[in-house]
Amino acid sequence: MKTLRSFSLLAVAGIILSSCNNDEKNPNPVNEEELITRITLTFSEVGSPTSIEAIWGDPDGDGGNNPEVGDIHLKSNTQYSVNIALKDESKNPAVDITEEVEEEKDEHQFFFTDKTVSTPGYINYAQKKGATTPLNLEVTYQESDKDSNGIYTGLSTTFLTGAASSGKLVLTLKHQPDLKMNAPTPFGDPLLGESDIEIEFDVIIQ
Ligand SMILES: [Ca+2]
Repeated sequence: MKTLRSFSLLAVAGIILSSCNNDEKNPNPVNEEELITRITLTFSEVGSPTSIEAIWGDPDGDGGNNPEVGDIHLKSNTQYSVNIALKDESKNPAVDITEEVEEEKDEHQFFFTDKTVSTPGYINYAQKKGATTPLNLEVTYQESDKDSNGIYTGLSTTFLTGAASSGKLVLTLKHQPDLKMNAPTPFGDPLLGESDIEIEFDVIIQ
């Protein structure tokens, strides 16, 4: 079981991850508490060796210093393959939280949303067909990135930018135990469950 500990206006999240499916291979005790201290979004330009990163970091975890959030600078009319990596760098060695989300993908989904428009408050960019948002951006989940029920996980997505624009992009990791499987396939439902992560990025497309 994993629970959200807390998150502030723009950010996150100590989380508790269990290793319940993997006890024999994993010497860590069940319900060991882990923290997310670094989230890296890597944008790899399709058809080019160029990639950029946007990093959210909170080395001291919940409380204390505020997290630092990098802006996302993208080129107009460009396609990117986007991957999300989560780490707990408060441990030595650092813990790869991405792997743990993958192991629990039936309960987790990342959403890229815009809070500045819409009712009840979220447009999932991967579903935004026809919606009016400030960002000329289309996000598509990658087909290979589904859980056992055929619902996307969102660790890998494709971003397609349009004309120059700017706006806010909110990255949310929802924890939906016993809920995700009932969400509409394949896109899931960003309003179900609790947020393990909620980060607002400034996006500049130029
Ligand atoms: Ca902090």
